[in-house]
Amino acid sequence: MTANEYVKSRFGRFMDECTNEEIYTALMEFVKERAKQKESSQGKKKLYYISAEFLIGKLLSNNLINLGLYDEVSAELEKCGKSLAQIEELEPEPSLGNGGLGRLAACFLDSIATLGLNGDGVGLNYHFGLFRQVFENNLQKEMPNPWMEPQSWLTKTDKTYRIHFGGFAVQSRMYDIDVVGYENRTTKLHLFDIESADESLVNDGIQFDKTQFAKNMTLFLYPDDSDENGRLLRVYQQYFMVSNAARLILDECTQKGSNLYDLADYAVIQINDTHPTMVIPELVRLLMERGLTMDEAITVVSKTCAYTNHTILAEALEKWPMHFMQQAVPHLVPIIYELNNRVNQKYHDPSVSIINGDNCVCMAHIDIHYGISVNGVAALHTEILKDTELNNFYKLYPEKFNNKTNGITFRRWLLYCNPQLASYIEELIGPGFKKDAMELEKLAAFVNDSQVLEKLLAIKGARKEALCGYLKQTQGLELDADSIFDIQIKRLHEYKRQQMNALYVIHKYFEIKSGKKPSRPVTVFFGAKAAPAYTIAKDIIHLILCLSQVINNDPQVSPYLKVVMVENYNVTLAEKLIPACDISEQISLASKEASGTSNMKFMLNGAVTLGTKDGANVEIADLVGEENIFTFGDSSQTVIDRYARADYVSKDYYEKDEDIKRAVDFIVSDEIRAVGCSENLERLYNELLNKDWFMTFPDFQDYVETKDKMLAAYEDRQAWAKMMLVNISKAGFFSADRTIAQYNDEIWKLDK
Ligand code: 26Q
Repeated sequence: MTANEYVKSRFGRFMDECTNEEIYTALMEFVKERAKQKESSQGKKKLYYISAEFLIGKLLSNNLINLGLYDEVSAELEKCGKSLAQIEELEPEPSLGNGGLGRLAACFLDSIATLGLNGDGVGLNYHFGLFRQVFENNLQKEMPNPWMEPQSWLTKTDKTYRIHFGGFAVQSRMYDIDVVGYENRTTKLHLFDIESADESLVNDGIQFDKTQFAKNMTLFLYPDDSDENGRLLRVYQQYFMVSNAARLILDECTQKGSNLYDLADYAVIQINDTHPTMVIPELVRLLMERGLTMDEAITVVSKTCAYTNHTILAEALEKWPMHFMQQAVPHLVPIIYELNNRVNQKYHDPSVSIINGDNCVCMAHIDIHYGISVNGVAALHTEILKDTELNNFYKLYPEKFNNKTNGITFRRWLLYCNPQLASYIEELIGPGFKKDAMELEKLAAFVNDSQVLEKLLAIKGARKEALCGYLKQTQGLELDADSIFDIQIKRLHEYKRQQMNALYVIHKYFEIKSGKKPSRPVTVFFGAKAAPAYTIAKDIIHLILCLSQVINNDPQVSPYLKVVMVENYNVTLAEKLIPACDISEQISLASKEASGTSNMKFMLNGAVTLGTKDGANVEIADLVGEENIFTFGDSSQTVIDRYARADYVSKDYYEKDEDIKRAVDFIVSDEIRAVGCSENLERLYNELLNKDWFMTFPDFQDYVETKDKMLAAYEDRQAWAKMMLVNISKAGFFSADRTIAQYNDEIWKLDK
């Protein structure tokens, strides 16, 4: 049955007589039905990828592509004067993740399904997800993002459990989303919800009654860097997630014949950061309920769980006060004590204890002691974990440590978001790269082919035009597609250093004012949400919005420089921004960004990286060669040493460097104050002047020079196009299919 026939059977009318809403509903059902016809893998051993976040993005087009129906359905729609793009606008984007970690989990599910591996995702069904960002008076405001409509990708299942907490219990229910692999099988994302969720607890933006756990547990996703207030709810959420996951795992494995002692032959659990760590004590508890001794249960669980670390910021490693555990999950407390005692008896080193001197539970320590594997997410990151952050653990368990450099799904981040580029690549090297991304290397043969290079530039130009059209329509922005598109899109965090980019913008503003004009206009794009309680991050957004107002309205400057902060940056916007990018900003302070994944998406779409030697940028540089990337800034070792010496004084740089002084002073200038809020601006100014914890000043001049070199390099269009081509041709390594194959070969060992 074609999509149009399906629409007819559903509504009694063909597409041309249906509303867009009707078509959207029908197409969703059509895809769901087709997905159900695909098999899912049925091996003995199964992977459970537990994650508090799955940032899946819109699903309609992606699923159509993976089912091989995209062209057919597009054509059918076009025949009735409609387009998939129009229909897709009706699809809400579920915001079930903060950023990189959540998007990674979504890319991984796509690859697990595509490779035909037996593995499911397990997470939570947040009703409002992460907040929706709106700008008012140049400030970020947070609103709820309701995404669950009566018709959605969720399928209600009849799986329910009773989950107990200190003093009360809730009834859970599992909802499923089918994950469709490319031309292959499907797998499932299981999202658990409480039956007693009460959306009416939400009032005034994202404020809600934080005390009624039995009603609020699945309403919102916590932003990273969340405030103290309300952290207890995070513990309830985490336990709810893992208790459901553990029960599901035991149910499925016993059904397949496990006697529980052999659980590791039936299940492997990947713990995505420490958020699902309580699955370890919870499984021990459930196994004991089913007759195993504590010893036996711990042995079984220790063979089943593997942990991925996503951060080297010590302050971001989760530590929960014991009294939180006592209140939320008292039945886990004796098990956590026992896990801790065993560690303390074996090793007489308090730094590897599970319960620390402040009576907090160090979640990562549970994972490392009681898991089979600890992995970082980029080569440099894993080395830093081994050498510094987790060195004491590495000395105990060198065999557990391994690297799995992150990857992205090329189905979404090339085929779907940049069909023009994808089909041109196919014209040049055939369709093989869609299944085997390393085939992109075949593009290298065209590095001196001026026709090919011209075409790459033309595609980029078309994508820039398309972005301008979209931003005009949705955000009312007037932009110049002939300017250089310089883009930094990621969560707002001081270590990612959006503030350094903002200082560059100010620097350029002064240069233009003094008559030094760039040879071609530049448009600097930002997209970023700040955690609501992360004051300085919100101040940085405020500065960028103010800069954008001042600069874009300055007739002397705006013909050469524009600043754009897109509102509510999310997966959907990323899909439009990334194909249109010339300069990919990856400027985190070296050693601080575990990997980064937008750096990979940008290179795949022919952007050139401007980056520090941090995270996966290091591997990008190795692959493309120094002549095809612009790197700058202090090395990770220099940074690590400087922190160790604790002798960085930002004011010294401010006083010695006139460019830095001029740029920083501008934050509190009359021009900016006129459109901004002095309290926020002064706070940011003081932060930079007196702290600058992420060392923007030492890297500033190198950043300015390198970016200027890049702007000059852009003018040799053929040479630039060559860099684009090399970047695309070397992106194959960053396919999530490669990452997942490595997880499977080295950790999960599922039968294929
Ligand atoms: C923790 C406790 C309480 C509330 C929230 C959190 C929380 C939530 C989300 C802590 C961290 C996160 C998200 C982290 C994250 O996205 N990390 C990124 O992971 C990517 C995938 O590996 C990497 O590419 C990035 O470098 C890393 O920053």
